[in-house]
Amino acid sequence: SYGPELPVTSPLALGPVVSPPHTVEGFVKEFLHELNYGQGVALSRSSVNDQYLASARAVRSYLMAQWLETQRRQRETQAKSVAYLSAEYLLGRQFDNALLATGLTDTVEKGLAACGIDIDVVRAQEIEPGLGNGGLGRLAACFVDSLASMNVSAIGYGIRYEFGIFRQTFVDGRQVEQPDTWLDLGSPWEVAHPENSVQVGFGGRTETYTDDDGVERTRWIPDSNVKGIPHNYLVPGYQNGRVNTLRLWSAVATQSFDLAIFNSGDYTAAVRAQTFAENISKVLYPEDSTPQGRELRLQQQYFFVACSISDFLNYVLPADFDITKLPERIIFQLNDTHPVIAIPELMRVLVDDRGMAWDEAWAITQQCFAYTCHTLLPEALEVWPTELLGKLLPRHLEIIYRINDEFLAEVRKTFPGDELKARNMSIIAEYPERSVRMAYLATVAGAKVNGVAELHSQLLRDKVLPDFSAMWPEKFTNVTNGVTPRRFIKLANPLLSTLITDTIGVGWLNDLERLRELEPYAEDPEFRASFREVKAANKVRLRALLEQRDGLVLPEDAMLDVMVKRLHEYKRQLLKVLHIVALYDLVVSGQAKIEDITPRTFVFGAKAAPGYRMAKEIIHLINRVAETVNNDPRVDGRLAVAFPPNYNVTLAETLIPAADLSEQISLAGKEASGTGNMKFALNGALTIGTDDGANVEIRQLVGDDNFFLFGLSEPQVEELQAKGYRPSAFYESNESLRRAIDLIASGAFTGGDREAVGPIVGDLLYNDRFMVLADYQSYIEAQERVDERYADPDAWSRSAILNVARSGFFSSDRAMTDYMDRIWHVSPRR
Ligand code: CR6
Repeated sequence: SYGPELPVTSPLALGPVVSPPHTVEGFVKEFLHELNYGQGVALSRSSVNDQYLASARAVRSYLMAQWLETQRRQRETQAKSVAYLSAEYLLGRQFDNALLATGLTDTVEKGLAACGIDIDVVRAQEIEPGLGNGGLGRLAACFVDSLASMNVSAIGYGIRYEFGIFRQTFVDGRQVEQPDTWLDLGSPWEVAHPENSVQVGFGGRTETYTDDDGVERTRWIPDSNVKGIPHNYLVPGYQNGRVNTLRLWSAVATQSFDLAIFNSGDYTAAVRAQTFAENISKVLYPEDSTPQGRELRLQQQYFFVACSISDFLNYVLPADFDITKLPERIIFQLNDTHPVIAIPELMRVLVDDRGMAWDEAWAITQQCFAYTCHTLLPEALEVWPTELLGKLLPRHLEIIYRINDEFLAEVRKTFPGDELKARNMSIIAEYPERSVRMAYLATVAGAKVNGVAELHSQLLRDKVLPDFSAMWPEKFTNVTNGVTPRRFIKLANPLLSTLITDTIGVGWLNDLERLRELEPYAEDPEFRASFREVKAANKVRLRALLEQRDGLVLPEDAMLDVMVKRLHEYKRQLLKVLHIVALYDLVVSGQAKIEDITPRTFVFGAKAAPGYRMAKEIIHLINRVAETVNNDPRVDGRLAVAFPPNYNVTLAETLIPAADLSEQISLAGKEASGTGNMKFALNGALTIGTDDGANVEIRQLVGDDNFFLFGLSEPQVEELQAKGYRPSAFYESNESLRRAIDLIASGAFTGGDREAVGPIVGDLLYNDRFMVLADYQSYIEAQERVDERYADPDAWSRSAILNVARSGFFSSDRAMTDYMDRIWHVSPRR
């Protein structure tokens, strides 16, 4: 009962808030109520969107009842919670996930059918909230799913961007971005709470004063402020009754956004300034791993962490909470450096607002944060010029300086006489301009620092933060990423899920290591046949989707060779292109008979950051190669290339279960982890990949025989780099490579236009930072091994089944367990 929570005078206190009955009639009643009184439309006159919104809200009511109960219990127990701070959550569609979590799928399907509505039509109406760029944002979404499913008290904090990741279209093969207007038709999954808004300051100055006890203190006097409005998203656990909160902030102007303008009485200027405030949560920056140091981005970062800390301290914690006990009640996990400004913010709140002594506040702060690094690329490590930071957040800069001073004193004690060490480790960099190294700040303040795969964590210690790991070896740890099996197996691959349950029984979806029980069935011809039927059916489903979505017609009965991920040079989509071009060349030059080529359909999905020139050139090249290959009668449809635009979570859910081959071909030492690689393995695709990121662990688990390894290892990359890498040497000495590059350079794919491919060819031959040419031969040989295995359907299915059976480790539930044990020291509720 929720009655006792309300004042006794409230009429609602008389009866409990109850979930609508979990029956077809119960749902229909709720649905029609939402349709009639929420949407204000009769069933007979309702649009698909009305029906979608009403059914989503009806389903939400079921979740809401559980959410209220989860909240009540948390208030009662005051259990230690995890606050996940992330600038991105790439949630994907919510409807099916909510149905799965509540166990309402059949009920709702029947209820809608009773109203003459096809649930698939309703499903298709949902626009996914694309509030993230790629892996990092999707990881955050998997983590909140797992926390709820494992019954952990947790809250996710982030930004409710009005425009999420752009919608990608192709015009003449080139990427053109459209705004992602995901909120246009209404967003049924969120509940706004303007009454719990938080005010956040910007700019201005600091001053010192003496308080009533005669203590010298500092206060920040901002010159503008913004209001953050929380929007709650419900994060249901998988059929366990828990519903956690994801709280996303949107920015609106306060009545007096710019205090100076407002006070000067310039009304129109003040109103104009409002737009400025509202810009803060307007748009997600579309850079994946290569952030641009823009002022608005720093405003976004500070905005959401300041709102979140205030929310936690003032609304989530009870009013009489003893703030010195904060570490017993919360751990803030920093998802990359984007939320790291939360560290000086908590210090400011404790010291300036709550009057705590610096040392005590610092001791608390150090226990309340932990930092996850998600990259190895130096250009991805965020730094903020002190000039910009000091202008926007003057008090925070002072706090950072003091943290740094005390830290450097400790460095000098640890490494006496080593001034170079102090300079290298300083949170403040002096060159090329004075700036704050956010990863260093996070490492100094955080209780723990983790990488996202074994290899990545090792390189983080050895290459990115070596001095820090020498100083504090115990601070560093690894948690290999994971993905949620609810979305990426059960929802995405219902046929495989049924086959698994029919074979090993229920219970594996929240105990994914149980997939091991499938191992013996790899030897069972009947099981292999069923497994192949599932794959074949998933390909049929994909073909239908791509035809309807993009007008793409895929050949039947070909190996489906898939590379989907953000477009980045280090991920080496170009290596894949060279492979395709080399095969094409074999056929058109008559070196191979088309019948001797394994029929393959290559599928790409990739968005490029809008300002990333080379990435956009590569997209153009892929589209041109696709056009040429697909229309050349000589290849007879045996080779085909498909590049559906706007790859997103929704498309991934159909694409991944259909794939035979998963392309994970980054240069060793560059991909921190990868998470797509895990989703493919769990859905029975074999990986062709380098020894990079989580590929290393996938290969160790599934076995060398069931993974196609190629390419330089990370130490070999270093070695080649050190002795001087000359890509043209590889070009000159490898005929197949030379022919492929020459074919591209000749304009064969660009209607004779050589200039269109000039930048790519030039870069490959004379720069090739990511050693595409060095790994070419090894890649081609690995692809030949792929063909050989594929020619033997039983051998292939055996390997594919073993991939599924041995990938249970990559559940995000396991990742959460590792975070709980190694970093958070919290445990699931019983
Ligand atoms: N781009 C890594 O590059 C990793 C995810 C999640 C990335 C990728 O290898 O799997 O994070 N890094 O840990 C960043 O976003 C900085 C990514 O998604």
